[in-house]
Amino acid sequence: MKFGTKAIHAGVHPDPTTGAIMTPIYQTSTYVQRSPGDHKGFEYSRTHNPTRTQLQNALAALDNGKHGLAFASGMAATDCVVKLLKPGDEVISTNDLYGGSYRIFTKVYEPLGIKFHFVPMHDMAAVREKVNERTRMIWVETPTNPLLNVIDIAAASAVAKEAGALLVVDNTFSTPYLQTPLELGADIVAYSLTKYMAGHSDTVMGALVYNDDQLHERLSFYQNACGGTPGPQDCFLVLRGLKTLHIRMQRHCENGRKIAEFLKAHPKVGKVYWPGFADHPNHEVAAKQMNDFGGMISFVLEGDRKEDAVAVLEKFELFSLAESLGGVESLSGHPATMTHASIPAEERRKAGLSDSLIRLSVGIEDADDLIEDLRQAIG
Ligand code: P1T
Repeated sequence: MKFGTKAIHAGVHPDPTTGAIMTPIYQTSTYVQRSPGDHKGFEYSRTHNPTRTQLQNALAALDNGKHGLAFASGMAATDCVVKLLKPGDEVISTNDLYGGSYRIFTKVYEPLGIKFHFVPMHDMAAVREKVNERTRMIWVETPTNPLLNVIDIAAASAVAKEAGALLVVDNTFSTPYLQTPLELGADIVAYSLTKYMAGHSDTVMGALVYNDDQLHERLSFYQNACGGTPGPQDCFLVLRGLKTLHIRMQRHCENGRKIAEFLKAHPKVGKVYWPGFADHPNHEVAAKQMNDFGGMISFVLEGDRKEDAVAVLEKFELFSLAESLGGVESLSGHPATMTHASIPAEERRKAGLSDSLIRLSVGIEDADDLIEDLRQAIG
């Protein structure tokens, strides 16, 4: 089945009791048992909920994976993955990643004895250098947030396999429309569903998708035992969003290309970060592993001054200044003070994240209007 058909049909079935074509919102915390232990597969909604089950099936199908698990946020999904580790274990992570992922790694799990190495992962030699007998996990985010570096998933998988480590790919920026990491050798795909997957900036949720049955036993145990599960209304919203994922992503990519090209040609704009440019340092890897280049773009203005970036951000009329990304409406952001403020300034500088960087989540409006907004804001 092709992607567009899967986005609409895979994993979901008409409601068995009524035939409702849309998955009902099972707004219930518990389920009646006829006799102790004699039930219909549902006991308590932290453990199972039919709306969540259908969403989990749909997520697994879109990534060509066997199992899907949904969480109350992308961070709850990340948290569940790190719980696979124990004190003394080591993780190699990209050094350009969502600030909240950096924060949970360094502020929650490092004090518990797990060691994290942050390296520029588009250079696989930098990863190899950190591999040792304690390496248990390689954490990839690609394209990265916010510098749009592209990491070679197949190459990272080869390093992980050699090291006997799990390869986790945060696929939030790409979605399965653009790349399916399990097919490139990843063990676990992680999502903030809050973004493109839900697509309408109306819910916060996360997910994991993977194939391995033993992993499923452990991860679903943690999902239930620790309890970071989403409610059925939110699961319904993501299920609804998924049905248009392919159409939205197509437009995000089309608009992203037009805007990246407009910015690149603008005399007041300095470096533009977008993996679709032929001269992007990882363009070949992006062209190999992605179906298109996405709607996320970062840039700095000529002169690289923070005050100029702030002035542009204040002038935008359509690109609303807000955290998050991947919704139908365009957003702008200032990573140094917003999404990546929890990464120390020195670490941000080392990763190449300038205090004057502007990040755009290009929505699905008419590209001409978005370009007009950029034109008036940049001047
Ligand atoms: O916000 P939440 O649903 O918990 O997801 C966290 C997360 C995980 N991974 C990536 C790559 C992310 O970008 C995020 C969240 N990011 C933002 C809120 C942001 O504006 O970048």
